[in-house]
Amino acid sequence: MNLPSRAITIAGSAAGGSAGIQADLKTFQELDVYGMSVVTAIVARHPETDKNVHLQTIEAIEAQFATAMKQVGADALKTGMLFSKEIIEKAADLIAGSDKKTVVVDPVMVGKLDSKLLADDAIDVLRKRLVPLADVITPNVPEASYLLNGRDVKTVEDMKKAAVDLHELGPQYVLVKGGRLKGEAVDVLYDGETLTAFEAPRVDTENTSGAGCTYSAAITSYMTKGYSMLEAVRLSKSFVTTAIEYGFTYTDMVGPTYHAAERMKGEAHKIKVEKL
Ligand code: PXL
Repeated sequence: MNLPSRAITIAGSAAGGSAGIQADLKTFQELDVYGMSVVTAIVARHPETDKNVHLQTIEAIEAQFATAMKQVGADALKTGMLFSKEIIEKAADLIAGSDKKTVVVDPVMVGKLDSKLLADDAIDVLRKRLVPLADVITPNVPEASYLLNGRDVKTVEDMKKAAVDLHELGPQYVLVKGGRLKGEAVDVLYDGETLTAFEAPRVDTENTSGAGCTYSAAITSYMTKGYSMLEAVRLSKSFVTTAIEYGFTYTDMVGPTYHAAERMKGEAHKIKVEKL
């Protein structure tokens, strides 16, 4: 038997199951990657309370990481919601202290429901300590703007400039995701030399909760399997587009993407890849 590749997600638990650790583990499973988790916080957003982020202790975070590494080990590390300065520092220490693995940093800041997922004083350590360790960072448009000190990112041209400037922070690749803009869903990848656009048709739905987590978990998965970054992004964009297409809701709240859609429906999207 070929052993599966292994990935640890260091992220928040999203009670609704659409995002965070839950989205990551579902995505890893769909793509036949053995998933492990280090829970940084428990996010239980309820409309009637804003006390919804329950941070875990640094000791608990360290212990989870040590257990996963000792019991199974990892080919890739992925970060999602880290929330505080202290947790970002700890995640950076754990990543820097492990052998070279694939590192995917999703700089999670604000959820679809406008839940706050990063403390105000934490952006600087995110920028300086964690981003430079990444093979790829995957900001959406508001996150790219925030990482660039609030600069406007409103068009695909702005996204291209943002990708080039964010590369200066030290990651190998920058993927700026345009899902929150209007028109076709265009993402821009920069490797320090070449800009590449990935385009999928826009799916008309509100049910996209956790799409960013799902996308970056898919990229992590494909990277553990040895795909090039370009192929990993193309395959992952197809995966997340199909998941969005079959997103659903049972309530009056924004619903999840359907992580199993590509497997269950047997449908993949053709992603237009264009060097810019
Ligand atoms: O989708 C971003 C996100 C990431 N991580 C956690 C979340 C959310 C959105 O709600 O709850 C834990």
